[in-house]
This record gives sequence, structure tokens and C-alpha cells, in this order.
Amino acid sequence: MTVLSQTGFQIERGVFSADEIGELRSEADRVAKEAGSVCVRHLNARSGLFTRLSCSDALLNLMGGSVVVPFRSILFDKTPDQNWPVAWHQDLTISVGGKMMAAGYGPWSVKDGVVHVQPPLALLEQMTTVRVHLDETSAGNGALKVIPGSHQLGKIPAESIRAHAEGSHVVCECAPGDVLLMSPLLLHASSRSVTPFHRRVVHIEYAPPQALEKGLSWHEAGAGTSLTIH
Ligand SMILES: O=C(O)CCC(=O)C(=O)O
Repeated sequence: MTVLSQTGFQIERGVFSADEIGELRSEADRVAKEAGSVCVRHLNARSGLFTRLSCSDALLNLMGGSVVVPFRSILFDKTPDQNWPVAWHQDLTISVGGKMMAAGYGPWSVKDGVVHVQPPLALLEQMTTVRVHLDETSAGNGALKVIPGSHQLGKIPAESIRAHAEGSHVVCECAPGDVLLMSPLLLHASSRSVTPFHRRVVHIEYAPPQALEKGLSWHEAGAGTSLTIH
């Protein structure tokens, strides 16, 4: 059993060099400026560099060589002007190419023009979320907090989340270039940043391509094939 499967998260230190992080920071700032927000979804449609990052050997190798596709990517920053706490939750939705009747899928919604759906638990259990840290991300700078082992509890009803969140949590403090891998089912949250810095994180969700119901398609999968990062 790996650390990731046991605790629901794992931190890999120093995956990207200072030069690579410099390039990714510039791209994050360009994308955020263009979008007019520090939280930007669907990076594959906005950035060749982030698309290549999601398909890079550097990230794919962290997932043990299993075949996975990146299907959703989000840039999350916290700055003195745009800064908020995130309540304890699990990530239960995926983004897909379109809506289709499928057993175990639902409810359906549309976010930023993209169809989202809650898939069956079995699919969520096969997913990995990867968070690439572009800045020093300390407890004071809005680092992600997680409840180890909570990914083994299935889909936790909203009314029970608070009780689980009262258990002991771990703050995933990371340096630029560190990568956090986690299960989307892991209970997680983050505090408001109290430092006047950026807290840029590129968040990418992966799943085995065949895990999706036949007839449905992953939203971002297949984009970008040339790898310049590692
Ligand atoms: O980046 C954060 O602080 C929280 C993001 C989050 O909640 C998520 O990835 O689901």
C-alpha cells in the first residue's frame, strides 16, 4: 500500500527547478490577468504551457506509471486583494464533454459553460489530484489542510463533514516546486492567507481514461502532446 492510498495524500519535494517555477509563475500571472481573476478554470484552453505541464513526464511519473489523463485544471491564487478561506469538503464532481443519461452519475450542473457531474464513488476512488506549488505555501499563506485517511470514508454527507473535520488535520506546507498528490475524496480546506504574498497553485485532476462511462468524454483530455517540461 502506498502512502497516497493509505493517508490520501503525499508530498513530493523539489519536483520542479527554480527556472521552471519562474516560467510557470509568469504564465500564472498572464492567465490570471487575462481572466481577470486569481482563480481560473480550464487552463488547457488558456495556456499551452499549463497543458504541457499536465502531460509532462515530471507529473505523470509521480503517479506510478499508470495510464491517466488530465481532465480538469484550475489555477488557485490568494493575494491580499483576493483572499478567502475554503471550508472542509471533498471534490465530488468531474468535468465532461456533454450530458448523457448514465447510471450512478448525477446531479449534473454547468460551471463556466462546462458540464460537471458527480460520478460514482468507484470513479472518484481511481482519481488523483496533483497540486503544483509555485510559491512558499506555509500555514500562514493558505496551505491546504487535510484529514489523513478521510478518503476511505466514501462520499461523506454534508451534515457529517463538520464532525469529521474536528479530527486532527495536517497542514500541507510546501515550497515552490513541491507537488502535493491527493485523493479528491480526502477532506480538505484552506485558511485565508495572512501574508502579503501570492499563493499560486496549479491544480490538475487525473483519471484512468477507461474509468468513465462509455459515451461520456473527459472535458480536457487529449489536449497537448508536446512535452517541454522534463
Ligand atoms: O486551493 C485551495 O486553497 C483550495 C482548493 C480547493 O478547495 C480544491 O481544490 O477543491
